[in-house]
Amino acid sequence: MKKLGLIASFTVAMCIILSSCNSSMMLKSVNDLLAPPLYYSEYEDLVKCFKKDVGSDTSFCNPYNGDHRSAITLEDIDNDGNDEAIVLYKTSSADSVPRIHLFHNSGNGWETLTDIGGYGNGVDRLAVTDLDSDGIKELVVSWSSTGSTGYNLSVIHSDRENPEFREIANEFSFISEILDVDSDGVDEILFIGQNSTVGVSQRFIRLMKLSGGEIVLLDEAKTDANISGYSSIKTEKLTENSPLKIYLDAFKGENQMITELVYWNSEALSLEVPFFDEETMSNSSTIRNELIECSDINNDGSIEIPVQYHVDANVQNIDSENIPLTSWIDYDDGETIVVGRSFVNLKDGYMLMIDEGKENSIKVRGYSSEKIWAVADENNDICTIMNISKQRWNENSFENYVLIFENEENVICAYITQNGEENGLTEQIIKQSTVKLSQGVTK
Ligand SMILES: [Ca+2]
Ligand SMILES: [Ca+2]
Ligand SMILES: [Ca+2]
Repeated sequence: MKKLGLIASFTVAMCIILSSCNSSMMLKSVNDLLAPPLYYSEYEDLVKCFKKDVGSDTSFCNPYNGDHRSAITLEDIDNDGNDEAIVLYKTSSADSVPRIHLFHNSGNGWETLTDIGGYGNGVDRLAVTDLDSDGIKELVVSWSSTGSTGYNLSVIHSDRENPEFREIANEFSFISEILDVDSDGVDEILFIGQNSTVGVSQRFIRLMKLSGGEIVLLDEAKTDANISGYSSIKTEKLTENSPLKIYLDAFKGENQMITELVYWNSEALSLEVPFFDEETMSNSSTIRNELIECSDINNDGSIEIPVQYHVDANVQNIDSENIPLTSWIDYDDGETIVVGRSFVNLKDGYMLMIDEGKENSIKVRGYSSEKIWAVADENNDICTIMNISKQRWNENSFENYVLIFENEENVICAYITQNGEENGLTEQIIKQSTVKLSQGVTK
């Protein structure tokens, strides 16, 4: 009866976080190297027109993230069948801010439309999308500044009545995404901003919509302010009638993460942030002490949030530690449901799934210097799981060990103790319960 739990359907592994959440910084120095020669060959006429307009003392700005990573984007903004050109650049002076230069082409070569100034000293993202479904696309630009964890978010708009492209909104944001949050068929801009009153910093999730040529705030909701960075935005829409659920994974310091869930309540016409607690002004119910992202771990189309609990594994020496139990929760209509439990080994790239009902008896001691986990049921060791080099695996006799999976350089294997065998733990159970983390540990 005492078998180690297995949930065979849990084969989809999780996405593990990079320990650095700002990889864009590394790209900055590369940015300028990519500039003129590359574009001359591909867009010779356009670059000539551009240089004629702004001079040669300029460099192109490649967005660090998003769908458009080139400083030159061709896109039919006004839906007339001809692409416009969006050029991101800055002048070479040290205090130069990045700018947008726009060209139109009706078949007779490039004609200058406008030149619009930006903010900061780089471009994080450019999106070109129609935010009011009038057939003319808007430009949404996140401008970055070295040393800042946030961005200036600009919306640049033009319409048939007033065709001049102009900035109609500029907001400070920590993270933003263009999504159809209210399910009306038209995209909005969801972003996290802040208000700083005397001594108190508050963060808000805000939903902006373009309406009648103006950006309006549909709603805002408080979110945890004690966040050092955001790692990802994931979305889920289970049925046509269910709300778009947005999951924001966020870092609290270097070692902790939370997930803020946001969705539009179409009856109350408001943003709902169910895991934010007004009383503590924080999201403490999804906190975990490891950098584990939310993920659809059981492949049911719904994203699960990992939350962690301390489990006392009777650790008796200083080389070992108690491994916390991770519960994977779904939120549905005011209720949280645990859909699975596991012990997650981020460093060695696997997790051990635990059956329902076994969460109070299975305990794990971790020996990180040896890359060994000792798994106990009711304080009796039933198996050890090890991460060893392939060389060691090949050179030594490990005939009593179960090979769980192998990577390029290492092998994850297990040894079932006599006590484990007596209690029904088999090779098959340990193999099926130990799931490889697909993305592994990136650092
Ligand atoms: Ca066009
Ligand atoms: Ca539009
Ligand atoms: Ca919408």
